[in-house]
Parts: sequence; C-alpha cells; structure tokens
Amino acid sequence: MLFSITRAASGAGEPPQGVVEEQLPRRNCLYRPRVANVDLLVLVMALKEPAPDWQLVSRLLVLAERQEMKALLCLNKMDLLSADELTEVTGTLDPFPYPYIPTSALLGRGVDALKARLQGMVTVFAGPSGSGKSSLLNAVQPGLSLKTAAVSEKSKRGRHTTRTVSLLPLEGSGAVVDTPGFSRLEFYDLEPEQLPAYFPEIKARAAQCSFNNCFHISEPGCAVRDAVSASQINGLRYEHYKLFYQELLDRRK
Ligand SMILES: Nc1nc2c(ncn2[C@@H]2O[C@H](COP(=O)(O)OP(=O)(O)OP(=O)(O)O)[C@@H](O)[C@H]2O)c(=O)[nH]1
Ligand SMILES: [Mg+2]
Ligand SMILES: [Zn+2]
Repeated sequence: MLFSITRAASGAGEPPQGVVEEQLPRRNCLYRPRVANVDLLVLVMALKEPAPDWQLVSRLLVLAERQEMKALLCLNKMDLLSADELTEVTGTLDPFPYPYIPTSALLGRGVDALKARLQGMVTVFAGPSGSGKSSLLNAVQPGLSLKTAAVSEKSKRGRHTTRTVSLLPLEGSGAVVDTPGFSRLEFYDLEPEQLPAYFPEIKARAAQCSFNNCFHISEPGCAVRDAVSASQINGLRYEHYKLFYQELLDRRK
C-alpha cells in the first residue's frame, strides 16, 4: 500500500484528510508497504468467485502486524455458500487469531457489524480483485456509489475495477480507503528471524519453547509445534508460517 494519510489537516471530530502519495500498482503486485496512521486493515476475501486465497490472507496479516494495524477479515459473498459449506470454512479457519465476519454485500449480511467496527477508525480495505471491497463499502454507506463490476464469467476473477486509492469520509466519524485488488504480495525488508513476531499465536507461545532461539520448524521441545498438534494453533496458519520462513531464508541465499 503505497500511500499515506495525514491527520494534520483535520480538526477534532472531522474526518482525516487524505494525501495519496503514490498509487498502487494496478495488477498482481503490491510493493513495499508504506502506510501511516491507518488504524485498521479490513481484509476482504470472497468465499467463492473468486476462490479464497488463505495464503494471501496470512501474508496481509503479517503486513498488518508489521504496520501495527488492527486487522479484521471479511468472508464476503457468504450468500454463495450453503450454511454447511460456511461452517466447513470457518471450521478450517478456527482457531483464527483475528476477528472475522462472514458478510454478504449483496444481501446486506454482516454489514452492520462491519460498520460498527469502522466507526472512528481510518480503515484500509484490501484484498483480491472481485472479492467485493467496493461493494461492501457501498453497503456500509450507500452514498459512496463506488464502481463495481461482475467477475469474469470464465475465470471467476475480478476485473480490476477500482483503479485508484481513494480516501472516503464515513458518516459519524472515521474514514475508509478503497484500494485496487491484487493477488500477489511480497515481503520487503523482512528477515526470517523477525517472522515469529508477526504471527501473534506463535509469538504468544515462543517463550515456552525449550530453546530461546527456537524458530518453530523442527527444534525439539517446541511449544508452537505442540500447540499445532493440539489444534490450539491453526494448522493452515502454521503451514503459511513455515512457507514464509523458507521463502525469506531462500531470498537470503
Ligand atoms: N453474490 C455476491 N456477489 C457480490 C458480493 N459482494 C460483491 N459481489 C459482486 O462481486 C463483483 C465484484 O465486486 P467489487 O465490489 O467490484 O469487487 P472489488 O473487490 O472492489 O474489486 P476490484 O475493485 O477489482 O479490486 C460485483 O459483481 C459485485 O456485485 C456478495 O456479497 N455476494
Ligand atoms: Mg473495487
Ligand atoms: Zn518453538
């Protein structure tokens, strides 16, 4: 996210003024994150059309941790899933160390809960093209009238409808930033040793590992791996941790 928001120009109670310093690259890559004064990252992932990319969710959450932003996951397009299918998805996500809400911009489900979370916050909406970021924002505040477009019939992927980053004041208090969709996210200036600190569920248990330099990969007496075995840490999240750790190691070679 290549933009920064300054509160300097706004008075008490007024929405913060936005200054877009640079635009996001349009397609498939997001570079070095430089986000200032953003309180909350709302990560919008469609449950279907396009299919969810959980690894991208974990990547973005690392980014949120690095930027010390709160994070909220919206599982959008819940109307495209049966109740059983939704239960199955939330079952594979749990335990999830961040709040999440199933939403449907189409039916207005979860929109009040989302709206409540945005009050008084500067929030960035991020996620793949076609996941429904602009649609959810329109549902939260119909006056926004943000442009949306159907996903491609054939590939079920988004059409990169939102092309620029825009800061929008919210009724009440707060502001939201709609951003273009992306599907790839690289880590910048990140050493593998720093990674455990950006997975809160790992960070919380690291002190109990036998070795204080444990990186939770294959070391004996690892409290993190024990927690994964006991389903206290989500196995998928742990797989992403290992994947990112290896990626960061490989990059150093
Ligand atoms: N069935 C269903 N369709 C939805 C929902 N939310 C959004 N859509 C549809 O999904 C398509 C893409 O929505 P957008 O809001 O344009 O998606 P976006 O994330 O802003 O996409 P980009 O701007 O390209 O990054 C549109 O046709 C929306 O009507 C939902 O909850 N359910
Ligand atoms: Mg959009
Ligand atoms: Zn460990």
